[in-house]
Amino acid sequence: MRVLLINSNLKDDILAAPPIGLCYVASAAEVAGHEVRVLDLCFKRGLRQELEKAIIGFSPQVIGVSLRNLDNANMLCPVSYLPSALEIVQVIRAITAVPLVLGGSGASLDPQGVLEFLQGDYLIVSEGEKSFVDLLDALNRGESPAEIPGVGMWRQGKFHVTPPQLTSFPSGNPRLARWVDLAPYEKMGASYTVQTKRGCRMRCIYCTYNQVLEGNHLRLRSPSEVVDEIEEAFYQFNPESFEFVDSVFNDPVDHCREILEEIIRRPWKARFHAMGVSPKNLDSQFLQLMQRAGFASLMISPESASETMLANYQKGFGLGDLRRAAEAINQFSFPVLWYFLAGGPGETARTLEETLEFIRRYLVRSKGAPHNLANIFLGVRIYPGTKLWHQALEEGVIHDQSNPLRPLWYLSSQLDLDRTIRRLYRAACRWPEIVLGDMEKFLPLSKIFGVTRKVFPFPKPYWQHLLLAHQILVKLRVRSLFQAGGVPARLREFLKLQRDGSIPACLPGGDQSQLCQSPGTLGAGEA
Ligand code: B12
Repeated sequence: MRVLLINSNLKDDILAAPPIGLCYVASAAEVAGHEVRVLDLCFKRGLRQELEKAIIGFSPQVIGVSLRNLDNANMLCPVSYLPSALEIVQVIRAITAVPLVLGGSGASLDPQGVLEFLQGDYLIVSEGEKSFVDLLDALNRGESPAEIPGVGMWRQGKFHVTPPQLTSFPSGNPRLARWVDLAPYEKMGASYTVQTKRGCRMRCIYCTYNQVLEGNHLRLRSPSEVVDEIEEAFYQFNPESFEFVDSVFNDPVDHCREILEEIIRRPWKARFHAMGVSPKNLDSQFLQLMQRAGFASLMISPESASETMLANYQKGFGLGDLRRAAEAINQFSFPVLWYFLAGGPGETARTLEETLEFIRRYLVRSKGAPHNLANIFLGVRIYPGTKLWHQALEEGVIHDQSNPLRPLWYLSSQLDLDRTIRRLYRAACRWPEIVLGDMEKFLPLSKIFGVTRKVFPFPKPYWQHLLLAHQILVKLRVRSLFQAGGVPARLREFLKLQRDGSIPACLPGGDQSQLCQSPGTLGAGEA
């Protein structure tokens, strides 16, 4: 069949992410004998024309659209990506009536809601390599795909989904650069992305990785297969760097160590980045191995540095592990982006102080080249299927009818919102290492890195330069000016509506309140 796969993620700033998931699906469909094309809408202007060109020129028999994010998971500055995805789908629908299949992590988080909202025909829950190819075969044979694992669809007017089967890592190389032009991504600081495993055996109460996205059964790729994929891309496309996008990079640690050792054994030298690095097992020996393999930065998500909160989030490590990891990291010069959540179940002013004290003690550097950034998100996004969802239901924070397409938040009732926001801003005004969610508004400015890079190539990852920008703001004593007035009142109002079960729709056709903005897509006059 002729299959057109479309990436609807338009995030083209320093967080731009090549659509590796869509490429995995494209490669699997091609290997299965289908004629496949990929249209990557990120960085494109005139989306309507791009869609027309791709659809009319190719006459696809099936169109797949990936939805990576529902929203930006940032309570202080929320942005929904659903309106832009809907605009894209509406343009497609106006051009052709072929079956439309939705997929991606965003689609998997609330299959029924997304299928209904985006008016798709089918939706693939979780990984797409096998389910999508089986769906194509069923459509080709004129059979119903309803019993295929991972397929969601309408049956007699009702949503029907067969649970996905996540038993092994689907073999195959996503061949990222075969399907998408990596140049604009690299310009914005992104890397050639690689996955070494699927599945996450952590049990964090708020997280979706061990649930519908990847399941909690680990499916490891052999280290030589992973490094062969990197080697092939290294010689064929010579990307500036590679980034591992596993849920948890260094779990299981032995598998990760074998990959690092395999990289070291190869004759070439590449630069690497990793996100999802766990503080568990992160000692100086391991970091040394990462350094020898060519690592240039890492992201780590402890979420809290309070023993109470680590236990409440069920992070699977304690404060001792975290302190040891921070001490080890500080012996190296990697730029490190730390992620913290403020406001989960049981958070109090005291537990928040414990996290801030950890940041002050381990991440704020008074002398030498600073290299840590602490990104603190206020509020925890509540996703269906997680323990937090059930806890929030029990506590009356959300309701059976709460719509997960509309960002829902958990904020500990033991925190005073005004004081907490004041405290976070005070900390950010003092320590430039602290980044708050309000920086989302300034992300478009990060495109400057792409523009200036020919004349002045800033070292990657670009996020490390936020530190210098913050240092300037803090020195000039203007950081506090970024504090949006009325935020606590707005959040309080929203949380009350969420509790009462009367949140206004924040989707097209509904009330586009400030609480949830959405970036435009087609531009004025184009839609
Ligand atoms: C790595 C990662 C990042 C990295 C990306 C690095 C990079 N250069 O790629 C960084 C840290 C930069 C990042 C940033 C953000 N992220 Co992030 N990220 C992830 C993570 C851990 C893995 C994504 C990934 O690459 N997976 C590997 C690929 C192979 O899997 P996949 O994309 O799911 O694809 C499979 C299926 O979904 C399906 N599929 C995919 N597309 C399609 C299409 C069709 C047609 C079909 C049929 C199937 C299909 O098949 C694929 C292969 O099996 C996920 C969580 C997770 N475990 O999935 C969060 C996740 C995607 N991120 C999330 C968020 C919120 C963000 C940010 C908005 C955060 C922020 N506030 O800034 C930004 C957005 C960035 C962007 N450009 O969109 C959320 C999205 C949920 C939501 N609320 O909408 C997730 C799910 C985490 C979560 N909270 O649960 N992220």
